[in-house]
Amino acid sequence: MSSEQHTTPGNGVGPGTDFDAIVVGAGFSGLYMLHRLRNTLGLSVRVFEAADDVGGTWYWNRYPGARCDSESYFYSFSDRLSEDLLQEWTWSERFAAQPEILRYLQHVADRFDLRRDIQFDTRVTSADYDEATNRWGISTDDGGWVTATFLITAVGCLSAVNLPNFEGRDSFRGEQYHTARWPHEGVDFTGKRVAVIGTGATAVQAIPEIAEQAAHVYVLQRTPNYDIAGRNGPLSEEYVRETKATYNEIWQRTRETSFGFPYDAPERPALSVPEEERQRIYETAWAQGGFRIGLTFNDLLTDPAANETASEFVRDQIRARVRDTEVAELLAPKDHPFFTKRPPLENGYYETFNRDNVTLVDVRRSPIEEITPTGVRTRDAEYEVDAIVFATGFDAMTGMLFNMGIAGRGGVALREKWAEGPRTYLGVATHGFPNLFMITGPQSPSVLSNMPVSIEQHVDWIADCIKYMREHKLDKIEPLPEAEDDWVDHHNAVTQATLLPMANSWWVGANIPGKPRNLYPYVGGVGNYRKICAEVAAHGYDGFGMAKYGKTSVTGTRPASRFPVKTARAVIG
Ligand code: NA7
Repeated sequence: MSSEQHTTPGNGVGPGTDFDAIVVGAGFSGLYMLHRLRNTLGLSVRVFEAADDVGGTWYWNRYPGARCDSESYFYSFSDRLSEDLLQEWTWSERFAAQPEILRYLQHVADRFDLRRDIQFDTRVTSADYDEATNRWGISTDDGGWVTATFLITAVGCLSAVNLPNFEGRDSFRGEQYHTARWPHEGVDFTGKRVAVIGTGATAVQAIPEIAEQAAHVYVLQRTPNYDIAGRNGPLSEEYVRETKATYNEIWQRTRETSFGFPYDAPERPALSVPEEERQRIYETAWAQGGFRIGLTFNDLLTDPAANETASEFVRDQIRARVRDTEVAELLAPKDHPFFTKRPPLENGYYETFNRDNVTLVDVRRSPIEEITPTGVRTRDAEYEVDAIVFATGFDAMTGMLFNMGIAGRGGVALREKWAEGPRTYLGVATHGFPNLFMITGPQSPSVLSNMPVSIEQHVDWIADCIKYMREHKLDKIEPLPEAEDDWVDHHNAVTQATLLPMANSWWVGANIPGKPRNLYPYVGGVGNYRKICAEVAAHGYDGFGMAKYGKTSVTGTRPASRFPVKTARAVIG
């Protein structure tokens, strides 16, 4: 690897240019990865980004009401990137809206001079590993082809759009939008009849805004969710001052807790306290807003009886806010336990159903049969509309990796290797695909955490690993198959100790017909996971095989049980 030779500033690299690393994606992950590899380690790096600007998730998701469900003050880069930036940047709201997060990422790109190594408007169409040269060959949709030692995916977990193939979809004569492909100029729904398909976190943010404008909104709900009160609002100067004064402590806590939030871990089981006290604890957490209610007791994700107390508490909140009792019951979930699907944060969602211009349609009871030229037809009725909003989510965690056409040793496609579900070591690499690193890949905490915390941990770990390889004159790394087997077994055991497999969520791939049912993210906890990764690194990256420059065969040792099967308690403790 020689960084001097390859650094090619500006867009438009020549065909066949060789880089130390190709990074795919310029959201939170790609930006920080580029910074670490180029600015800290001096590697030659090219980032390919399909959009015409940085931002990733926050570039694409511009639907009305789009905002983050993690609190602004710890949904950002930490002191790992820049203490100055932490002190200088001031968020305006408790949960930042999409334009503000996008502005933040644009600022990061400019401040750290990242844009000159990002090639925008360029989608990776294939990535093939060549054993003879130990290089990845990467093709792009502009006809480009480059090679690199390392291929690093920074494509996010929710970037491959899920647009269900409803019969007649193309025949619709009105407007149709997927929330994650929203027109940059916005959409004016004034005076229009709108059907929104889906009631996940996206729809819960968008529906109240659309209902303010539209003549009528039909909300087509297949599965109700346990929506949690967000309690968004402006931040006081005092809060901002205190947060900035204690930032180091806050970040440290995010790295140690189960979900990457700086909240105290619960220590008691739900049924260990009398009912009255339990209600009071739920009410306090509910009043605080955000995900705190999920962190009230330590067995909500493992004990169905404990979970039911929280589930019923949320159902009661819904019943108290929705005037029509039938509609309220329809909105109150009964088919899965609380937090086994990602609970959306809501700011006025339930009150939306008290409006005269909003109708809840149960498409579980009466499924959507087709889209007609003038609307949506379910088994029992037809809804004539001027616009359809698909808030139908994503082929999460693997969709984007497969779409990129990644093929490892011997031309084996990643899609083929993972036909029965992902197999990884630590969720960051997979056997048969040397020098491929996946930031927040499947079987890592990723979407079960406050994303920037997990992103930084992965990026730092990958950058440190590459630094180690350079120092030891190694240029090939790949998980040993037995280490991968151990990690998959551990991942599955931790999963089975929780209630998460009980729900048909995108976390288990249930939203995509034919997708293998597995828990895609790792539920062993951000803090535990970080320790495991750090120990692996401290032991010379055990579980990985590595090869010296010019050698093809890798050697390595199997880690001595760094990740035993956790007890259920350890999962969320
Ligand atoms: P989600 O959470 O996957 O929600 C998608 C919604 O669309 C959900 O209510 C689905 O119902 C519904 N859906 C999907 N396909 C269909 C069909 N064929 N018919 C009817 N309804 C359908 O995506 P979001 O964009 O809201 O959120 C994704 C994540 O982004 C979120 O969890 C946060 O982490 C941020 P279902 O529940 O599958 O019955």
